[in-house]
Amino acid sequence: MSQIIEVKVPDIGDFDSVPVIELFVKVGDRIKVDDAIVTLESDKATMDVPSTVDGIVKEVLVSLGAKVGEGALLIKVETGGAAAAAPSQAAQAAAPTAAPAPAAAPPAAAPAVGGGVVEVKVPDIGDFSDVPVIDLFFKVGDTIKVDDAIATLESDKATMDVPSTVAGTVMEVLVQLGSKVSEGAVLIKVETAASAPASAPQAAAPAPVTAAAPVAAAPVAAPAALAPALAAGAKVHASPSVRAYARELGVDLNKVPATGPKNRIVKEDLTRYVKGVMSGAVAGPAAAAPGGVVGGGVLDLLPWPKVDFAKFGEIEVKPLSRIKKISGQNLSRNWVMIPAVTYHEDADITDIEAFRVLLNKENEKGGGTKLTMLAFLMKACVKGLQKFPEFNASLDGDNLVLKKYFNIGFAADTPNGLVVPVVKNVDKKSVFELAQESGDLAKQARDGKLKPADMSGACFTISSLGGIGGTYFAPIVNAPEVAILGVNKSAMKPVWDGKAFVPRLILPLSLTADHRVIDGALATRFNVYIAQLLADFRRVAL
Ligand code: CAO
Repeated sequence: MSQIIEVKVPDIGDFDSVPVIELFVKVGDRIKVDDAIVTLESDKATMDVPSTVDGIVKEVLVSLGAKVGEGALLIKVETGGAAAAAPSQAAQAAAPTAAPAPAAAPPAAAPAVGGGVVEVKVPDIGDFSDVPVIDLFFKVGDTIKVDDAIATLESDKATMDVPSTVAGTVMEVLVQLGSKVSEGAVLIKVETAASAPASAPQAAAPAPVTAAAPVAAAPVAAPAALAPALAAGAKVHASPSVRAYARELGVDLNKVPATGPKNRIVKEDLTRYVKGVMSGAVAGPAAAAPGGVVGGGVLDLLPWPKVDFAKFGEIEVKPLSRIKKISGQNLSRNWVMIPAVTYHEDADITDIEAFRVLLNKENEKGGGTKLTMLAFLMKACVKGLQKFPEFNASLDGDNLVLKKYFNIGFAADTPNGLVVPVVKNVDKKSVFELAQESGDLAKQARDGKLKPADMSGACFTISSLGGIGGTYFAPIVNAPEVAILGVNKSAMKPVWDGKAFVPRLILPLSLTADHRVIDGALATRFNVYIAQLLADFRRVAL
């Protein structure tokens, strides 16, 4: 049976006349729990008001520019009955009013008067505590203006930008992506304009804000095939939901012309930009930054098939973990943007496996580190990266950045999804040290204890499914890296030695490489070399 439910403005703190600066729904739209209905902007904060119900929008009771306060009716939604075909009906909520979004109390910072270092803190965000930072827009040395978004916080009920109340130079950033914060947590320290050093850029007038270069930021987690997330949209004006949408599409908001009030990028600007890129009218991000960005938009322009699964049988709806959501976006981008080819090779690891088993037996007595195949693979890969420097590189516009350090990421399967811890300076470590360190990192990954620094800085990734099985697979390149080595389970195979078939332990290798940097001949040379090293590990010492 269908029911009409009103969705109202939740408790937004002391503010009672806040303008609607974006409106995301129209009559007839299907809406899901947590979809943003409007963006409200007070002079202290910008927030999206999410829906708490699934259904079809029957009436929209606000318009752009309307001023609303707590309890104002935003939309009427038909739930159940005719609206039952809504995709996430299983998640329907019965609550008649919107759940409280974080209140938009002023950040607890002193105004920028007379100069000095000012702490900008998380304002009153209602009942929520330990809310993750999902976007961070400034780094030390940046010039910040009043109202510039410092960070985006996302609770399970709402997403909000915390703006700066001061102008000046950022002296310290006290949070990072993934940090969990509550009211009063210091986000940044700002040297206000009056006392900023002469060499520091001076704070500009509050608005309008002009687009600035994107800032690279470490991802919350860098699951396999993930790029370190660019803080796309850094310093542009856009609501949390538009930022989220841009992240989903992989669009750098700095490239999107804004038409909204106060130079704000609205959802239509984003759609127009993506359509422009798709039609060729606008230079796509791929052309601008081959190593980086995206056209995941290709996928989003086609409607995703909507199926009422419940019509066919019992279902259960389970939200994706945060890691899965982030890795999904990155995987989509990398899959769509990188012209990748996978090359297979077989490595004869009979001798190295015998050596590993022998060393482990000797070691067992002393209780030493257990040597793993992964540690040998890391060592062999570094040798490969040294011989073929194009593999130890990243694209940056028309340049190839060749790295002189050798950090290797490895995909680790955890209960919450895939993450990629990074072992640093693999060239300087012994196989024992690599086994120990990768083992420790894998444990931390499974315990959810990896820090962003543990997952950044990789040059190349190994994805080992060897402990599980499989023969070959096609891993997705972990941008901005240019290649990834997939490994499956070794198996005894008959190999012709010129006179007879002999049993040898064969390890299947699957190397995926970015064709913009690595041609097939080079990829195959790399694979053959890795196989040679594994077949006779003495070559690593050469
Ligand atoms: N062939 C045959 N056996 C192998 C092997 C291989 N290539 N690699 C490992 N093994 C065996 C080991 O010998 C060991 O057996 P024993 O316990 O009898 O000694 C067992 O598998 C476990 O090996 P290990 O301790 O070296 O650990 P691991 O192979 O599981 O590797 C890690 C660790 C973190 C890479 C792994 O746990 C993991 O998470 N892998 C999944 C990665 C993944 O999901 N990749 C896909 C990404 S794309 O979707």
